[in-house]
Amino acid sequence: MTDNDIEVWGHLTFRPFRIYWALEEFNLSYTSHRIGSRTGETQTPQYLKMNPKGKIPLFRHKDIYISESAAAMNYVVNNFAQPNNFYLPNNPKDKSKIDEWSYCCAMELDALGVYIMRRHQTEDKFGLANIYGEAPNAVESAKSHVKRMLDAVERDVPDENWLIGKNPSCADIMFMSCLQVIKLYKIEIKSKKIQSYFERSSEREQYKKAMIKTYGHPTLEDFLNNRS
Ligand SMILES: N[C@@H](CCC(=O)N[C@@H](CS)C(=O)NCC(=O)O)C(=O)O
Repeated sequence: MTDNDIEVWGHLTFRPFRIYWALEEFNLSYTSHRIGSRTGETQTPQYLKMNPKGKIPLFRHKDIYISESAAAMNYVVNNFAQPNNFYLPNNPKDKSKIDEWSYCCAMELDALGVYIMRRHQTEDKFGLANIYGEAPNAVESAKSHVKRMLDAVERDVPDENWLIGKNPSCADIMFMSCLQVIKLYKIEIKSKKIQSYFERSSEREQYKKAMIKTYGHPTLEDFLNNRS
């Protein structure tokens, strides 16, 4: 396998991060194109040919192109030699629990939560209201939805280790990516259990490597402190 077999396009947001973390867990070499979502780089004819959605992230392995972050993360963990410190269950219960976390993160926290905020918040709050329109009610209701969902999942967050057992799994990649952006949007995480889960998970080396690929810093705090 060479660096050219796997490529990822995208940085500075929580969705490319999901792919970088999976690649780092599997210790794979890859080429990263650090392009932004609003820099025009996703709108060139060359890029749109690879990804007609005109979005990041985009993942390629040989002739397979994947333009959804969770699908690309799943591709990585299902198609390369499994490291012994990453959890890929083969029993129905844990498999479905990982799916439950992944879909909850992609739908409830991401699509119905932080992404609504991103689209309809003003630019001073890192939103895109200049493009999608300012909608304070939508932002408030998305924010309370995130809080409600965090309250709901809290009982399934353990006091130690990872979401499902002693090693991280795709459930952790998805949940940590969402917690990251929840923090970026300054939504208060009231749960001590979730807060402590975030802190201990942020210590993992592979997580830090993926943070550097995504944000240029090993921790969210470093990124926030250096953000202009
Ligand atoms: N469901 C997609 C969402 C991708 C997405 O919305 N990416 C954002 C940046 S993280 C983007 O490129 N937005 C540009 C746009 O909406 O035009 C995924 O998870 O990969």
